[in-house]
Amino acid sequence: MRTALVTGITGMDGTYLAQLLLSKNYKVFGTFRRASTPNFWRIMSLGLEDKISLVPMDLTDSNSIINALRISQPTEVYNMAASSYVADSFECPLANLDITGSAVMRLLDAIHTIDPHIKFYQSSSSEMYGNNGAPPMNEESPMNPISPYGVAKLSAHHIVNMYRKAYSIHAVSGICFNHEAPLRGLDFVTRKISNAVAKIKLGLCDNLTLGNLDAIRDWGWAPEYVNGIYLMMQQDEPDDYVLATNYGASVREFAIEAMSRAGIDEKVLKQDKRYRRPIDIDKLTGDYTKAYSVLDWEPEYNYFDVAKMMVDADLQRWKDWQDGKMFPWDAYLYPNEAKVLRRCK
Ligand code: G4F
Repeated sequence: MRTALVTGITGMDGTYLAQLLLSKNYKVFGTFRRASTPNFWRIMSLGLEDKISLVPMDLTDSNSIINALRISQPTEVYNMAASSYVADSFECPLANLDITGSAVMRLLDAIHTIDPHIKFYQSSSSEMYGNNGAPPMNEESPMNPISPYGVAKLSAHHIVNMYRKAYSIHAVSGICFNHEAPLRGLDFVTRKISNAVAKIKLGLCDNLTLGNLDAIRDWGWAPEYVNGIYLMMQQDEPDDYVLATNYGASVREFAIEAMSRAGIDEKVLKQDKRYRRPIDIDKLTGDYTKAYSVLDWEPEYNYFDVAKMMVDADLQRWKDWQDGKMFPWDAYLYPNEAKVLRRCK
């Protein structure tokens, strides 16, 4: 049986990936960090809590990484963990460099030590390109990151390449452009939009206040991207692949689409410089030709669909809440402790 260790399994991509791998009969282990406010709502909202095994691990601690590899004995490791909120990386740049960048060297070095035959996937990011002025970007486009997060992701991208070449580790990079879904965290702009739009529609708030409305992003549908990630890992040779839709829309256009889906007036949209970053990428769109030709991967959904599906999901959540139902994030704090696998004496 194929066994996967998924770091960041409590995040959006980690949860959708776990669901996909379970559907392909993998045994799935997921790493988590103990926190005062537990974060298992995504796993529970897809009903995965009894189907996966949880291993405590912290990306800043090499021993815990080695321990997680020993417990799970994976054939594949998927690194879906990062400090993924770009705006926050300007506030805590060194922590971001450590968790998003250096941790990838810890992971690959642990794999090299324990079992170099383990396949490794790294979630690289379109944030690595920065304002390189030549969208749509492909795997060969120049990378000039302008955020601490982008710099950290680019260092991790180079680390993957280095372990591939120096030690022949099957290390794969997926250069993922923005991808969104109802399991997205509320900090990210698409979910901030869909959540506020749903609340406005139901009379629970009266405005949607954003920062830079002109930034253009390539917004895809996250479940399709985890499928692309799975396909990359099934190839005989490790490589880099862009996953994108090749279609750009501004934050304003995404918000307008969301408001139109809910039938609310655009005048609720406000701007506040508090939500702007010290510097922002103007335009990111990706060329997924290589993923299409090698993996036969092609996105079905564009930003219109994504905005609609996210607004519909948040409307349903808030209607359920008004009917007295529990929110997924009000779910039980931790899964059964007996399911957490620990180092034995
Ligand atoms: O939703 P965002 O925070 O995503 P961002 O920064 O593009 O990063 C996401 O995509 C990357 C791939 O390119 C990932 F690597 C990364 O981990 C993450 O998943 O912001 C999108 C755009 C930015 O231009 C931002 O300035 O929306 C703009 N924006 C405008 N108002 C806002 C807001 N972003 C947020 N989060 N909140 C706002 O109020």
